[in-house]
Amino acid sequence: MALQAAALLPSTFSAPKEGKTGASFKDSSLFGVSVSDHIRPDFTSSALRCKREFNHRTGAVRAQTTATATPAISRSSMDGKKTLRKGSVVITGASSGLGLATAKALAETGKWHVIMACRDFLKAERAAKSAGMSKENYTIMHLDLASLDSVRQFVDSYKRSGRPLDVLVCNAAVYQPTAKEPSFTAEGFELSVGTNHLGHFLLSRLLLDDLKQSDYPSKRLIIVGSITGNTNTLAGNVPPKANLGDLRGLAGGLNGLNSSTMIDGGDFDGAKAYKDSKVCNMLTMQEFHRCFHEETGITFASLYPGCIATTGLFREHIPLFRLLFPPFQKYITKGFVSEDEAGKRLAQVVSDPSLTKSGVYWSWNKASASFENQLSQEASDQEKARKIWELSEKLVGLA
Ligand code: NDP
Ligand code: PMR
Repeated sequence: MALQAAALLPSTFSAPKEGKTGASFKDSSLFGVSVSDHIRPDFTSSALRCKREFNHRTGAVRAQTTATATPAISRSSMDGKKTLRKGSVVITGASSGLGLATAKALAETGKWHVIMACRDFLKAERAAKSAGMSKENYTIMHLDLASLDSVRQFVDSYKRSGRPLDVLVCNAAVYQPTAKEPSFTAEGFELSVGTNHLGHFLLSRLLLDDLKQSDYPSKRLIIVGSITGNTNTLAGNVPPKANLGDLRGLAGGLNGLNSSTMIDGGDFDGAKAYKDSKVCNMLTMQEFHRCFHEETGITFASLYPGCIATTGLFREHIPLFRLLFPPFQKYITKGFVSEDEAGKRLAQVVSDPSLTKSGVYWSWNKASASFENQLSQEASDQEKARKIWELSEKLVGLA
C-alpha cells in the first residue's frame, strides 16, 4: 500500500519550512483575564457563539474574580513566597501512545494532576502503573467519545468533582484504514469523524466554561492535529487525501442512510475519514480561537507531534504495514519520533510558558525545537471552519 501510494504522489510539494520559527512568544493572556462574573456567558449556546463583539459593546472584560477553594497562586504567610497549585489537565485517550506519554511526562513533574479520560478503565489503570505514574498524580475517569451520552456524563462527573479545569487535551482518535464498511458511533455517525471530531467538539464546548473559570496562569485547550490532514505537505498528499468538499455528508449526519458516511459526500474510505477528522480538529481549534480567545484568555492550540509510528493508532492496519512503517519513517522520511519524545512535545504545549500563543498549529524541527507551522489552505479556511462548527452544533445537540 505504501509503495502504491508513493507512485501516486504529485511532483510539486511545498513542505513547511522546518526550523524557521515565526513564533511570537509575547502573549497578554498569560495571566488570564476573563469576562465579568455578572455576565456569565453560556458557551454552549449557538446564538452567543462569537462573543467578542458582545464584549466590545459592553466593555465587560476585567480581571478574573471567580472564587475557587484553592487559588492557583497563593502567598505563603511564613516567607511571603508565591506558590502555584498543581494544574489539572484532562487528557482524552491517555491509555496508550501519545496520550499516555504526555500524561507520564506531566505527572513526573509533580506540577500536574492528570485526569486520564479513557474508554477502558482497566487498560488505563494498567497503562498508568506500567508507565510508573504515582497514584497522587493521576485520576482515571470514564469517557467514550463514540457516545455523546458518555461525553455528557463525563462532563457532569467532572463538574461534580469540584476540580478546577486548567487544560483540556483532545487527543484520542481511531483510524480504520482497512475497513471495507463504515462503523458508527452510538448516535449513528461514521466512527472516525464521530469520535475524533464530534465527540471532542461536544466535550470542549461543554467544558469551555470550566476552562474559563480557571484561575491558573495559563489555561489551554489543545486539539491534536496531524500532518496527514495537511495537503501542503508530502505526507498530506499520500492518497487518499483529506478533502471536506462542500460538507454535504456532514450536513446529512454521516449516517449512511439518508446521507453519505463521508464529510464530502463520497464513498466510505476509512483512511480518508481519519484525515478528514484531523482537518476538522485543526479547523475547530481555529474557530475556538477566533470566537473565544480574546474574551476568555484561553490559549487554543493544535499540533503535529511527529510520526509516532509505533502507537496503537495503526492497530487495524495490515501486519506488513505495522512491520515496515516504523523503519520507513525512521530511515526514509526521517519523520519518526518515539512515544516519549512526542509526549514531551505535547506536554510542552500543555505547560511551557513560552507556548501561550493562541490559534497556533505547533510542529517541531529536526533539533526538536517547536515552531509555528503553516496549515494547508483547507485546514485554514475560515468559512469552512464556521460551517463545520454550525453543522457540528446541530449534530451533537447544541443547536
Ligand atoms: P493510540 O491508538 O495509541 O491512542 C489513541 C487513544 O485514543 C487510545 O487511548 C484509545 O483508547 C483512545 N480512544 C479511541 N477511541 C476512543 C473513544 N471512543 N473514547 C475514548 N478514547 C478513545 O494512537 P496515538 O497515540 O498515535 O494517537 C493519539 C493522537 O495523536 C491522535 O489524535 C492521532 O490522530 C494523533 N497523531 C498520531 C500520530 C502518529 O503517528 N501516531 C501522528 C499525528 C497525530 P484505547 O486504549 O481504549 O484503545
Ligand atoms: Mg506517511 C516526510 C514524509 C512523511 C511523513 C512525515 C509521514 C507521516 N509520511 C510521509 C511520507 C509518506 N508516507 C510517503 C512518501 C508515503 C508513500 C510511500 C507514505 C505512506 C503512508 C501510509 C500508507 N504514510 C502513512 C500511511 C498511513 O497509513 C499513515 C496514515 O496516513 O494514517 C492516517 C501514515 C502516516 N504518515 C505520516 C504520519 C504521521 C502518518 C500517521 C498519520 C497520522 O497519525 O495522522
